[in-house]
Amino acid sequence: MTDTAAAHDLSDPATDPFEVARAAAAVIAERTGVERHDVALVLGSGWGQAGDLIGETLATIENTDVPGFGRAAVAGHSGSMRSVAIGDTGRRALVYGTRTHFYEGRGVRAVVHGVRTAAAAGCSTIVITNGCGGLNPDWAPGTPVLISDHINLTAHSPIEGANFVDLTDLYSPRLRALAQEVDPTLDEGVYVQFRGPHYETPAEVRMAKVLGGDLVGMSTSLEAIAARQSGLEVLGVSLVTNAAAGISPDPLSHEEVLEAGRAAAERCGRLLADVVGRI
Ligand code: 8IG
Repeated sequence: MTDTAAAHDLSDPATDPFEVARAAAAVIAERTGVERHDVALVLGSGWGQAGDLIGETLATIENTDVPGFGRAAVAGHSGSMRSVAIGDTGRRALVYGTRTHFYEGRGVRAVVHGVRTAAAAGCSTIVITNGCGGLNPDWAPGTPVLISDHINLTAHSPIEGANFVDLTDLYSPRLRALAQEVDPTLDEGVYVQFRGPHYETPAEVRMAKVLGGDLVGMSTSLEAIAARQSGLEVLGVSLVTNAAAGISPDPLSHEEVLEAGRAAAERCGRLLADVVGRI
């Protein structure tokens, strides 16, 4: 390992994760030719094509070329990030084609590195998307749902030390209202992050419902907490790709998840493009 690679090792407790984020942002600025980006998007399961309607892709960077980023661990995810023109506004979106999940075991710092890099790159807003299971039987596979709040069942936090970050209104009421202007049929729900990578048992899904949850997944809440710590305004959108375990009699499959994403790509793409264009 070179000295800089060693200095950028997020798994070393002596490493400052914000320093790695600044190094990553410097590489992004160099490779895209722009000093700053404005809005970041994290594309989760089913959202892969959703960035395409935002505007023209002006640069694509392999994650492995950027300090602190790893390769995509999930089939159907792209291991690269893109700099996309937001229509003709002159503003730029930083679009992540994949994320690091908590269940990969690379630690919470790796999970939230993209969020911290977005903040270091100048973004003031982040749109965090995911594919998830739905508890409301009215949400057919392929239904996008706004995240109104979360329950973090990972028993972890991205924040280190005695830093008591307020999470009231974590999922921006302003941005949710904007998304509902774009699509008045959008429902909202509370997202419950489980560790994964196994899906829930039906009993765990019933527990999530008793706790006040509407959506179950394996991402987003740790990233949203880190986003708040870094001062980013957060919009969270889930794509219900499957009924959560026990809600429907059918077993869950990753193939079903990918298929629901393909089927919903058009609607989700329009939604993201319209919302990002108005932020
Ligand atoms: I896509 O039903 C997707 N991700 N935990 N449960 C959990 N994560 C998911 C699910 C689901 N569907």
